[in-house]
Amino acid sequence: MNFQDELTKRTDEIEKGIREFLPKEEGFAKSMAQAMNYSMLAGGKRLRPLLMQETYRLFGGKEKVIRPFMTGMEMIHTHSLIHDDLPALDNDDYRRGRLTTHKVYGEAMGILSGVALLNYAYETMLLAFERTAYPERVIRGLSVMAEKTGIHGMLGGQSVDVENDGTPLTKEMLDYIYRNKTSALIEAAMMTGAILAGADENSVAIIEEAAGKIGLAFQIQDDILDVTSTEEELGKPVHSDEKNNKVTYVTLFGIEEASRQVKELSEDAVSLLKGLNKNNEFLYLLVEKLINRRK
Ligand code: GRG
Repeated sequence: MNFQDELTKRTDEIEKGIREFLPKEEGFAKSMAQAMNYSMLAGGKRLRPLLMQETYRLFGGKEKVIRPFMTGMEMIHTHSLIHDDLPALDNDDYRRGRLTTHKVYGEAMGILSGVALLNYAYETMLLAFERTAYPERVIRGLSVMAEKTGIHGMLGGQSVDVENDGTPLTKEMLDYIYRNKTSALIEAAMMTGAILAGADENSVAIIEEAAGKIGLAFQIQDDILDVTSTEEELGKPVHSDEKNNKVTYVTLFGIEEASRQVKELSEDAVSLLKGLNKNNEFLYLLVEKLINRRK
């Protein structure tokens, strides 16, 4: 298998799948639909839907039920990026290689279209009921998605991050922030993939643990890229952690140790996945490649 070709093929399919569910740009609320679609179609690695789909395949999933969940997941993630870039938060002008949503549509529409995407994610995921013979799995998937996104997940982590901006942090607190603001969505992606394919409780718990490690490795790599990459490569500003006086794995441990931890976490995650005694070579490679990602 040529990993890069497979990645391109699968990402292209995800792009097509996303377009299927986007709101129509019509009627009095047309501008908001345009702002939602602007950010949804701005590219991005589509990592969370990819991880969801590959975990679904790992457990033998074959239904179309996964598609609205993959798109809903990307809508929640995109909402978080739109809001993270707002003047009240990071106040960034560029994301995914283009102007941020509030820069193009104004701050009010940035706020509104972000919330609308979060809501539309659930409207979209509810369509899964029409595509499955196992509605109880959809209910479980929705509840994981809601929990991992809210106060006990992404938003909880983000609130602690914002509240402690520019202040010294212990590793314990930084880990809480990373496990919630970043890992929680990756856990939700992989857990719903497993749940929708009918995985048992024990396997879902192993997936949650592996996804937690992948999320942490991903966020530490994000810290490393903020100091080692360029704006052209990343499609968003670099050195933003320094600008915002942020404590990160790089400021706490240095680049070398932070890179070692990314490698160790990724290897642990792949071992956990392989320990399930199923087979998805592409998924293992995807996790391994995250270590060397440049964007
Ligand atoms: C509701 C006001 C309000 C704010 C919410 C929850 C939130 C803001 C932000 C989430 C925190 C956040 C942006 C965490 C960073 C996670 C991260 C590394 C994002 C970048 O993900 P990539 O690299 O992005 O997958 P692409 O563009 O490739 O999809």
